[in-house]
Amino acid sequence: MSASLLRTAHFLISVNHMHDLPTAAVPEIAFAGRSNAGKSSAINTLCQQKRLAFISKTPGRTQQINYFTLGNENRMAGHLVDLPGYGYARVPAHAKAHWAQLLNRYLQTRAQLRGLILLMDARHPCTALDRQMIEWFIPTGNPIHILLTKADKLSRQQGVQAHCTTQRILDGYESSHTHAMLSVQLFSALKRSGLDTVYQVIERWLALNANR
Ligand SMILES: Nc1nc2c(ncn2[C@@H]2O[C@H](COP(=O)(O)OP(=O)(O)OP(=O)(O)O)[C@@H](O)[C@H]2O)c(=O)[nH]1
Ligand SMILES: [Mg+2]
Repeated sequence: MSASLLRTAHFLISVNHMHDLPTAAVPEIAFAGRSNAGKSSAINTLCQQKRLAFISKTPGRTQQINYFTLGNENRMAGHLVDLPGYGYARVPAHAKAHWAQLLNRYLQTRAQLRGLILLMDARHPCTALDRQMIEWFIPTGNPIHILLTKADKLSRQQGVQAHCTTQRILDGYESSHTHAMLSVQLFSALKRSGLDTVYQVIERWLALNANR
């Protein structure tokens, strides 16, 4: 099961440039989203580790591409990738340009990448920058799974509303891009809700057998 595999996650490397990305031919799952959306928190919760990825109240914390290896020395099963958050206003223009270019190239050209987990604060889903990520990634033919994060901050009805609004936007992409594979769910790292659905998605993407 991917839950037990994710528990084996351990830090591998932080990188700043495409040419420093790991060369191992193992499947990779990336976590992208606006700064402060909850990427690092989601990785920690999914991997059942408190301090695997660094979390902060200060937005713009994850400023490098952080790699976590799944498995052990004998059998490396894949990598989880914590991408730097975008959309944080107080980042200098040259740094923003560097990261926009790096994210674009990483998402569009990384051969090992099997799927993108795109995190959005459930209170503000599908901003212009989030749509930019979706549009960069759809042409790769790989799936995108959206986590509407911090669902604990919404009432049940607001959660349903956020889910429906996002699903409608995804339906629009699927009708204009026939190969698009897009899905969405509510998620809370704080309440640990929505974990099983994410595990199923990751398991499918890593093509694991259920009994491995
Ligand atoms: N209430 C609530 N707060 C959350 C949840 N997930 C994350 N947070 C909080 O949101 C803030 C940002 O979380 P991070 O996981 O650091 O966000 P990030 O997307 O990695 O941010 P950057 O590294 O800046 O891109 C922290 O204060 C977290 O405690 C959640 O499910 N519920
Ligand atoms: Mg982070």
